[in-house]
Amino acid sequence: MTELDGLKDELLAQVGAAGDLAGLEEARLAALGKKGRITGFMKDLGALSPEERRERGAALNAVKDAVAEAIERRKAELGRAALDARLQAERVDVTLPVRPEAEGRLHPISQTMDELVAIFAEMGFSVAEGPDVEDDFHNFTALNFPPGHPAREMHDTFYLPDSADGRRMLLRTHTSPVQVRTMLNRKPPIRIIAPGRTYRSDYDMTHTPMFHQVEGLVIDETTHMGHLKGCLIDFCRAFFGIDDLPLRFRPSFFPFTEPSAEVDIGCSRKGGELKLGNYGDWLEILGCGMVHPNVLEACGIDSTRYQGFAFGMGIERIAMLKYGIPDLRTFFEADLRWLKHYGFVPLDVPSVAAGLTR
Ligand code: 2U9
Repeated sequence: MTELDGLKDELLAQVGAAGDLAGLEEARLAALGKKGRITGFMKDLGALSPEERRERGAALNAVKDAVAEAIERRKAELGRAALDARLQAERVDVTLPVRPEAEGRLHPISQTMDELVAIFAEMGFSVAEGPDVEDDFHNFTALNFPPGHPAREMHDTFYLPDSADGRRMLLRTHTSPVQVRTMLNRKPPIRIIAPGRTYRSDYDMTHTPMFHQVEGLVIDETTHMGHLKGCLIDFCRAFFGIDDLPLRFRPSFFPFTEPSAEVDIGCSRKGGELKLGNYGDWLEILGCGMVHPNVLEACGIDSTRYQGFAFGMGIERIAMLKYGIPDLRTFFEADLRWLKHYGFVPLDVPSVAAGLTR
């Protein structure tokens, strides 16, 4: 074995023995650093004849390359081992419960939507969604609002520039266009709710330019007003958590339903305090009716074969009633103190089985 073979074996052994990155750096400096063994031998080359220098230089370079390669290999090994050790030591059990001191809260609108979705899901409804920016056809025409009809003005619509293909565009004034799209795209039977944002150019104590609605639609061959009443009675009693909550259906008018009704729930206003229940007084809560045959036909459904019911309500309104929130405008102020007071712990997922009220 030559002197350089011995050197190579010795240095490689040092590299192999390095137990961590600091030890490896020490081995590297001892071999290749300014005062390292190989560097020292390199310096001695100057004293040799050109012939000897070439030969020994080549042999030294081979040792240097072998040691450098071994250092890189060892570095990769130690890096992998260090990562494995960290992964073991810093393991997180994602199945553990979140600490109770979590600060975030769900907005009452999100909570209320989750609750009503849970109730209607249990009754067999699925959730449908659609765009906030709509055209005149889906928001008005298909819903039996004739062109120029005053009911269009009732909605205080936000209009947008016409689309490239000439359609009159707007921010939907109700979630009804979602049901229109569902009927155009699917065959009955249909049983959907459409919760979401709606927009009307109105701002006072009881109106904000953006608010939330949930509407429902059931279409089948034999669906009738009795189903409508049963569905809404069950919903209101489950949502407000009052088993004997009375409901009153009053005749009304909407272009898209015939007959139409507004629904009141029982309440008391004694002592200036609003209380829901069987107390003899009434509070309006939602609108509903049997879908107008013109609407069915506009949405490609044979009105001689199918019929159904629809309903709509404001989500802020039912949230205010259920949770005693007195001022509509506070919903949109993004006030953290308000959210801390009226918000909900995110892991309290609403379900009918678990009980919806806190
Ligand atoms: C289709 C057919 C019928 C949805 C309905 C109401 C009655 C209603 C208001 C309640 C308070 C809106 O938030 S509010 O101002 N809604 O009274 N909505 S029936 O009827 C439809 C919808 C879609 C295709």
